[in-house]
Amino acid sequence: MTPDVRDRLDRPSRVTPGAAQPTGSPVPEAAWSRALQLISQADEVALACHVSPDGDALGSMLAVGFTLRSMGKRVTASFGDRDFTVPRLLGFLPGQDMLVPPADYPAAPDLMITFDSPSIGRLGVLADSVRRARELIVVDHHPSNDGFGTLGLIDPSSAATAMLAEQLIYRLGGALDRDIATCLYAGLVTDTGSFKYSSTTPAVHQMAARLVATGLRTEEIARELWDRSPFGYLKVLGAALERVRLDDGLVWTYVTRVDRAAYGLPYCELEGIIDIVRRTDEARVAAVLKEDDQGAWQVSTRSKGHVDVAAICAALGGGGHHSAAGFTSHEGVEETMAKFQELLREA
Ligand SMILES: [Mn+2]
Repeated sequence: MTPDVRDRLDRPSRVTPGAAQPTGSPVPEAAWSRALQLISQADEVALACHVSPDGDALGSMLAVGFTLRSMGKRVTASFGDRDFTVPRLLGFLPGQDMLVPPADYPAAPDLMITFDSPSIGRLGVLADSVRRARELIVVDHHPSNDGFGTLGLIDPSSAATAMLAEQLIYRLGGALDRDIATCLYAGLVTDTGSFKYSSTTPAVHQMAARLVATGLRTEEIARELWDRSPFGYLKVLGAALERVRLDDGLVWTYVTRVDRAAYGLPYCELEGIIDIVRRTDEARVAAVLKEDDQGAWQVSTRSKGHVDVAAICAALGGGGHHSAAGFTSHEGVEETMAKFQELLREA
């Protein structure tokens, strides 16, 4: 981020706590009370979010981290990527001094809280810490959440984990300052596609209003998240579009490690390709296969209609939401897509 952007994002402002409370959620009151009790008893809290974090995962975690820190807790935050790097497009999020690489993460935390992760598998190399945590609070909105942890704050009707994170912050007695609001807003706009997806309820806009009221420069955040990329992105996008295919309502393409290596483009820069591919009128489902640095294919999928891509991806070892889901494949492109297409025909 350029210094002037940092500067403008840094305008201090606070929203009075309780001035606008989030609306109710299906999380039982008893679960919220238990969470507050566990947190109040802890001196140290270990936070984690899913691997290859997006704005919702990292933003929700850092927002709650700020609040816990203001309560005097020692906070450690991480995500379980073997190659621990904050994705470039999330580099503007405040609070990154809370982050530690997995090697420095508590091996057996007394209290651990995970964000936006539907399963232990999505926590990557932090899985052992998760299993050894004495108390594990799971904050998540994935319908595919498998119920791991000792306490769930889970609401599949929430558009983003950030909405649950905001509730947790209010219930802890925290206020929204600009840093916290920046983190939560990144989560909200990431998971609603900038308020475009059907998950964009009145509650989403009401939360956005509370966040914007802290003085957020929403246009700067949008630019950081979506409107900039290195030149190599255009070349790699060009290669991906060159080989795009349309098969019976499915539009798909792939990006190899070799494509990226030619321009030194990191894997995390590929996030936006699916949003270009999925606009195809003739397709109801879109997929982009992205080869990661270890040679595995990370497959992003989107659905525009009744097809539940979460169910298809779950059958292939992944998960997600009805209209946006993913899975990992260790087979080749053709084999991977043959399996996906077979499940799609059955769907
Ligand atoms: Mn999410």
